Amino acid sequence: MVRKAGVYTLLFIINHAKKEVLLIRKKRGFGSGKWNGVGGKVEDTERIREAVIRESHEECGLTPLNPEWKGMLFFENYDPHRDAWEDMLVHVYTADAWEGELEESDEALPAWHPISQLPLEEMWEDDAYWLTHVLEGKRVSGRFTFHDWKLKEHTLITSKG
Ligand code: 6OG
Repeated sequence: MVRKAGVYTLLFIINHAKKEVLLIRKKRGFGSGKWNGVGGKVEDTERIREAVIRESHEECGLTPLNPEWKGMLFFENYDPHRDAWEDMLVHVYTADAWEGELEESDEALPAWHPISQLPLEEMWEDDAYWLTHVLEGKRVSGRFTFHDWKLKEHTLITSKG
């Protein structure tokens, strides 16, 4: 059976003064139509932190100045149509300082959202379990198992940042 795997980044830029977080609405590809942090696949030759910064700049125009590692999430999905598993190892980061101007890209529409009103209905199902912890400054470590991208089971550990 095929089992492909990749390493990814996912960054949440936080404006503490306004109690807002920057999310992007993906316009195409994986997760299109959903709100999420900025991020993508880490290139073979790249450090994780470099990928965090590059993806942010590409997807929303902002360069995070102080990306901080907040943990790792393991997403695995079984695709019944292809009888194949896909694994995604996602390094989660936050940042609360940045430079640059917010820009819409071909890939994504960025927008600030109040932390108290996350658009969870339009986000990945797993976000409801871990994202609030990360936005409160905690670290997370978790495993989420999906079938056809529907969440089947999960384990999650949180710790103080
Ligand atoms: P690109 O295909 O855009 O990278 N990602 C997930 N994020 C959340 N919140 N939940 C999930 O549950 C996710 N699975 C993947 C990692 C994909 C981006 O989407 C994130 C990357 O930032 C299933 O290059």
